[in-house]
Amino acid sequence: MAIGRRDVPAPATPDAGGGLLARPAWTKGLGSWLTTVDHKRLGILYILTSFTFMGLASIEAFIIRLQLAAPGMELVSPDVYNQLFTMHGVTMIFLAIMPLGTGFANYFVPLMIGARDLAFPRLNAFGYWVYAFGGLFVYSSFFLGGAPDVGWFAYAPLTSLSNNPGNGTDFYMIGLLIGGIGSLVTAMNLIVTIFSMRAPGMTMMRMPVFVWMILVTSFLIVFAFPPLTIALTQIVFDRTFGTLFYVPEAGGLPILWQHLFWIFGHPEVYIVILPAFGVISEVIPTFSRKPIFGYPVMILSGIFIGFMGFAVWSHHMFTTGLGPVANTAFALTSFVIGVPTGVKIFNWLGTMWGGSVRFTTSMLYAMAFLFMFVIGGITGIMLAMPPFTAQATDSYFVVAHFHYVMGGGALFAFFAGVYYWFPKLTGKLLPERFGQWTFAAMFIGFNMIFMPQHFAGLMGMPRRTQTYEAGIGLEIWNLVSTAGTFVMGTALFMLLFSVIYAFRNGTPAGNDPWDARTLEWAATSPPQHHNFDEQPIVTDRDAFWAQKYPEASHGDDGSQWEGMDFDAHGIHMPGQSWYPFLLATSIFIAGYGLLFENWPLSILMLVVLVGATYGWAFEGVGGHHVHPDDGAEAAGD
Ligand code: HEM
Ligand SMILES: [Cu+2]
Repeated sequence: MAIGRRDVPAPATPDAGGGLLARPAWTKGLGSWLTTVDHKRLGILYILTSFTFMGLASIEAFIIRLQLAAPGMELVSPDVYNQLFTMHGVTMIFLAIMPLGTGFANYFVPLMIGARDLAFPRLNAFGYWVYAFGGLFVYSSFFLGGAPDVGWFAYAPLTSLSNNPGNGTDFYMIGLLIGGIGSLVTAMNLIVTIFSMRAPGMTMMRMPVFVWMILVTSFLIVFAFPPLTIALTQIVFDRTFGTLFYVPEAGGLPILWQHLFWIFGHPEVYIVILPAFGVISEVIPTFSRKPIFGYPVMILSGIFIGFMGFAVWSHHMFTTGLGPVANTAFALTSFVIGVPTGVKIFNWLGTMWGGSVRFTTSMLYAMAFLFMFVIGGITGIMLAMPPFTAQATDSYFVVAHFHYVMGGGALFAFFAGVYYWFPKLTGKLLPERFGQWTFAAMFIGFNMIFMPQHFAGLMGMPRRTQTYEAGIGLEIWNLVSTAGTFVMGTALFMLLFSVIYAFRNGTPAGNDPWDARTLEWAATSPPQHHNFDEQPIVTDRDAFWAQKYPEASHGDDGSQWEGMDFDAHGIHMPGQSWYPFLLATSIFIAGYGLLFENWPLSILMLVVLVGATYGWAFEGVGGHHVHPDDGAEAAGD
């Protein structure tokens, strides 16, 4: 079944445009998905792809934990172990959690701001395909000589050709370069969309908090990815063309990698967490039946976190010998960034305070997020103290810290989002009672896995080691931690089962099952292809709530828009296209050309790339108009 493509007949004649390949007009089947430019379909593709990668990363984590269940286990060799934790980290960060935020943004930003699509629909498709191919590229390393094994931050000079002769490191570098293109173009697309495609009356300070957080995140991506791109390119050059950027014997500077990586890497953790903050800021008001507490402060602290995210990177380098002045400066900035984060926590609590709280599954995940994110935040402040980090760095204490932030934080927030928005995506409700059992298992399992790691870490257990000594008190913590993976694993299967079950047999949800506040709930479930029959007019923050309960609204009456016909010529919907997929494919294959130093293949792909770009540029406007009043669509006018 084609989600979000209901009751829209195919255009009478497809618009061929002026390009090399005709614009396709399929509405069903594989071709329709490969050529789609619909933000809802791409959102679904993002969400499904990132959950697939999350499944792979969870399997890797499970093997890691089995290996660590007791001292002296020999389930996997040290070599394979290195590949497993590297791939687990890379996958979770770059291929699972981050694109999950992009997926929600893709699907919901246009709906929430009352738009019909993103500003550049073909660019959006291109971003998705490049991301998916980047992930495939990294994973193909398992079959082509071994996966990356240098940790998710791939410190130099571990990555030099002499230290790491296999192909794994190249797969990491080139794979992230490919995927990074997708993140960058999609971020720019979202920025333009949010700035220029809001519904009449939706001022910046009336935007849903989720949209604001996506805006801040997109700016972070635009500024954080270039340093990473430079660093990755330098390593590719070092390894492929014999440059000496990171070769110490030749005067290269391995520490430069750490600076470039973390000036990207710290903003990256906010790129992961800010969309999660956005989800929480929609879920908590809806299930508390109150507007978000302190909206302007919420927005400002999000922006402030975004700025400060670029001023704390060296807290990842306290033990590299930067000296006391630099360490003190970065300790202070890291303390400061805790303030706006704390403000947000209090604002979420303030939203619940005095509200009529409904403990739905979604709300339970949101509350668990608050609890576990605070734990991760507290250990974060501890690690912001250089003397403390000197003791705890590279230990399981750090592993526990960032899993509370990324797993208990971001992941649980996205689970809240799944339960909240699944009815909008599919028109079906996820089973509530079963969902609450699932939640309980997830919560218990997660804390069983990661709480003991604090103690193991403080007792001196280093991270990234394949085994540990018996008789120094580490056994019990590791055993509990491994037992926890069985509980959380069961919960993940229960979640998967509920999603499949609800998709087939779920109770119909209706348009607005939660009595929610924002515009996506004004659309049908799933939304029609063109989202809204009539251009929504926004009169207040929480635009849909103001429509439903005008007596509770302090906004304007929308009279300045009266008599304006926003869709006088029908709703223009963008046409499908082959070029985004083709362009992404050429980059994907060119990656192998570069990696295996197969220059004819690389040049061939460069030609395809230029050709596809040319075809894209001259493809013509395309698309068709929808006239919801008379239920007919006119093609290409
Ligand atoms: C499904 C539950 C999860 C389990 C059981 C798990 C388990 C682990 C374990 C045991 C390690 C340490 C390996 C070592 O140092 O030897 C690890 C590392 C890591 N995990 Fe997870 N994890 C989970 C979820 C996540 C999530 C949701 C994220 C991020 C979004 C994440 C990101 C990372 C990263 C970045 C590393 C560091 C890899 C490295 O040292 O290079 N994990 N995980
Ligand atoms: Cu950081």
